[in-house]
Amino acid sequence: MAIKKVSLTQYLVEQQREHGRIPSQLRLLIEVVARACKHIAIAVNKGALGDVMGTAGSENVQGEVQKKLDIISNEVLIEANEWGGHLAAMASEEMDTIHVVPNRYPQGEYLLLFDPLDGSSNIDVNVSIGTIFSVLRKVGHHHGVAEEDFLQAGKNQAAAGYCIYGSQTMLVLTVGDGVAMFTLDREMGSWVLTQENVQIPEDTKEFAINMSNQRHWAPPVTRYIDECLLGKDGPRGKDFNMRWVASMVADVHRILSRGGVFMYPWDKREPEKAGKLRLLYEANPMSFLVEQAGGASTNGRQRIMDLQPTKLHERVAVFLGSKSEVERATAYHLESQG
Ligand code: P6P
Repeated sequence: MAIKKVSLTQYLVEQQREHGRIPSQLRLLIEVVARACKHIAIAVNKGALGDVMGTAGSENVQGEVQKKLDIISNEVLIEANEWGGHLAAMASEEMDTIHVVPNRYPQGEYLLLFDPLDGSSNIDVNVSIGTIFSVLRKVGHHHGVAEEDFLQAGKNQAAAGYCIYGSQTMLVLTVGDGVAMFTLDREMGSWVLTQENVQIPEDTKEFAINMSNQRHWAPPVTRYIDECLLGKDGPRGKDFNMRWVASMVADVHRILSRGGVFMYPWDKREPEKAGKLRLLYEANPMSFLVEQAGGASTNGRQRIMDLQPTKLHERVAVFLGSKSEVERATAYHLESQG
């Protein structure tokens, strides 16, 4: 008998019916973002056959050179989400300030934040990249919306997820009731539920970090990695493997799929910055997913989802994945504080 394929819409409707966690505005938001990701997947998969490769000749708010696909992906998400009446405003890695839904459309109660195409340094070399998104509720019943409305701790997220443009195109989603994975059925053009209740193993033998920064790390990070490298002859008593895709979406997807620990710590290269990754639209959504899958996520000292943001594009150090390893790395930081 053929396996009954559960679509994204059916999954969301059933989640609402059983758990009441997906009001119609949030369901519309998720479906619209999922449809936008299909659109982005088509552009990404065109590669050199479309006019989408290379740089756009501009810089984003981070001072990073923008790839054409960064801008295309950003525009696809903006256009897809403006008309629905589910959003008050959007924030993106690619935009200096928030984008308020134009007056010609009704405004909704949600705020959408995204990194439209994360890992864009990998676009031109055909390595997996992805779209990361986070959903907040507009708190406070004041009229209009401002940047301050976005500055909420990650524990306030209503939903979070990513789309990975890899060997398969997959949408990974949480609304606070566990993590579900959907695979794009290209013949039907629809998202099909392929895994529910994703669980990250508490222990792992695999770490992900950019080793080329080793000489710039703080002592707790050096201690943690040195112990892993000593393998079974060292204090850990087991050998470790290393992976680093340099696409957060790909590294996190591997960790959700088989465990592991991902680290992008503070380092001495730019000591005024807390880390490289952005809190609101990279670390928070990934932390929500990882925690919902039984993992942990800290900045080396605190739970990332407890951090109170002060700036839209602020950065944070990230240690996420298999709970026992994140707890160990965090303990090393707290011990070094004295
Ligand atoms: P590095 C991609 O540019 C990104 O923001 C994350 O997706 C990724 O984990 C990290 O930066 C890679 O950084 O310094 O290793 O190139």
